[in-house]
Amino acid sequence: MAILSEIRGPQDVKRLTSEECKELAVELRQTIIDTVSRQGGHLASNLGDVELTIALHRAFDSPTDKLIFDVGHQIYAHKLLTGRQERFGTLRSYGGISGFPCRAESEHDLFDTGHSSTAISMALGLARARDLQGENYHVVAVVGDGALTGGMCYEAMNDAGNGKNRLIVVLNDNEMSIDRNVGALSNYFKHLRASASWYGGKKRVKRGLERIPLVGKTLARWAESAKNMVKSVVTGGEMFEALGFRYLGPFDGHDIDEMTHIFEEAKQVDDMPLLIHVVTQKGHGYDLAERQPEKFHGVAPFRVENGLRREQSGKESAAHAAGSALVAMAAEDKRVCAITAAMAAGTGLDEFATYYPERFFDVGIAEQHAVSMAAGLARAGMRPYFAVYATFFQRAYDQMIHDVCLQNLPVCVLSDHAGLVGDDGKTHHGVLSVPMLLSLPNLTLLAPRDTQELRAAVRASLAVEGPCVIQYPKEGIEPYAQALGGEGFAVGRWQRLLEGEERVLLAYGRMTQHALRAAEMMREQGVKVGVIDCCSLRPMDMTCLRRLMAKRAKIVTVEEGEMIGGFGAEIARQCALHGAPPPVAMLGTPNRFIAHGSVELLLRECALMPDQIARRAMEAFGGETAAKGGAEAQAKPEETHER
Ligand SMILES: Cc1ncc(C[n+]2csc(CCOP(=O)(O)OP(=O)(O)O)c2C)c(N)n1
Repeated sequence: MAILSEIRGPQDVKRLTSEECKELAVELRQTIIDTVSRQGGHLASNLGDVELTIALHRAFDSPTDKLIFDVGHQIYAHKLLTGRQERFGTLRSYGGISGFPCRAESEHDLFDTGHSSTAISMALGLARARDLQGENYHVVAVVGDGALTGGMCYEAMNDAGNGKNRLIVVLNDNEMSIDRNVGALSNYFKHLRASASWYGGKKRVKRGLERIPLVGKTLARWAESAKNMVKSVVTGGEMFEALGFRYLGPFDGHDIDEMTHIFEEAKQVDDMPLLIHVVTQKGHGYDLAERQPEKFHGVAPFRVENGLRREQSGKESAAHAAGSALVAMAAEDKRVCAITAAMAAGTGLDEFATYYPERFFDVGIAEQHAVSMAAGLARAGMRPYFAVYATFFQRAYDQMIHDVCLQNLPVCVLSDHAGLVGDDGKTHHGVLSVPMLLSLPNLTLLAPRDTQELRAAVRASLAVEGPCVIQYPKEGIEPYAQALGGEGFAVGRWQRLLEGEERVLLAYGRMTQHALRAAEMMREQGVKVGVIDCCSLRPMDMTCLRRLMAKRAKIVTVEEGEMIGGFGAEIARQCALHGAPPPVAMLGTPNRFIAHGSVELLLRECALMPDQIARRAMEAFGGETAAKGGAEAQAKPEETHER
């Protein structure tokens, strides 16, 4: 890494010759492939924007100039060029550097991000602040064609174009979101690429450039003389122009010199926002990723020679369990539809898409639209299932409240990646899910404990005549001990997995398994502790809860999520309403943004591993060691399930 190892910051990139920049690109790619093959991460996107990132750092002066990468999953080259080479090998590991932009890591990262389609808005805010403060730096938002399917981009462009703000948006068009990009706009970009023709004539370019006020002539002169003229054409882009942007492109996003020139010239434009369209290839430079970019978007550690995972998990993923249950339901019920926001494979809907393409909708990165569109489907009698990661579902909160819950429509959200997700870190954990949803009128909220129960929950949701959310973690969870049984999944029913009602652990989802292990540990110390799987978070099983309250049970709640407004808080509220003592302890994730690392290490950090639960529960129960269950009153069956 002769060149890369000499780069301490962007100032060193500026000193390189064209040839050295090309060599730098090779070294960056090699470093990215080596590291991601060991650590996992976003590979194909990061291979695609290596030259673009070099050109940005050549032309602009970060951190004085502000570079914002939308989503932020594609900033590995940026990290390597901004002083983070030495730590790059720790990518995404516990205590190591993040896979996303991170302010704590570098002054070159403006925001901690991981969610799509926000960069233009943030950039516009920065640009406005700059103008108000009389400063003079450049603001550049780099946005993928996938991210540009998110509606916020258009809200931002509509605003920026009208205000004539000085702002540069670089559209990094690789024709891919995670899968092939979808929607009318992706066809429009195709049209721009084709109609502009990479080999368009000089005159068209010159005309386009000349239309830019003040500096247009300079640009045009540069373009006329530019060596790469055949590739740098300016045409079309009417849609962006209608939004008040000057459109430039498309340009070859792997040609460092060409992009550097364009960016240098773009810096001269100070009275309107620019959209610079560059075309890149996702996975560029790694044959396997070029051929199957969707498979190499986000990867677990893999072998470079064949692309295969270093470790096969062998476990069925939760997404697959939910997706296959849905396929079976669709076979029997023609009302069942599936919706994804650009994540068909990630959410286990790929099988559905194959079998029922007419009832499958990939709406692009548009979670808000997905939920409201589902409301429309449901209003007309269909049964839509929107599979989405819990963290991205946050974006559609109001749509869920206003368009679904208020109308009491049978829209079901399969909320994947709930709880801690591990390596992707703070932008991706789904720990706010329960507090966000528990209070929504009309909503049924289910959190099954393993993949078997998940299938049962998905099946049961078809009988729910109103909004429903089923949440489950990223990893598939195998049944812990089938012998423990439980009464079987039913909406509104909790399942007693371990007898014992004097002291009891109430848990849901993955934490049910941890509670069982913790209870066994406590039993080994002679303390009988019951475990109840509270898989139906709303409606709660009030029969069960009232029985516990009547017995003055010592309750410890265990949840893999935020506790403020969470499950434990709701149990405490119910106890207060019924004049019963509150839980003796509530265990959950702390009220802060939790960084990245393996799920196990993160759960340990949150003191939610079985041994930690056992210790904390034991303390809360009063540390008794001799109790063996005591006299437990007979259950008084009550039928009501309160919401
Ligand atoms: C709100 C939201 N929904 C979904 C995702 C998951 N996601 C991460 S990257 C990505 C595709 C982005 O495509 P594009 O912007 O074209 O970038 P590329 O990876 O192709 O370079 C998606 C859907 C996300 N980060 N944020």
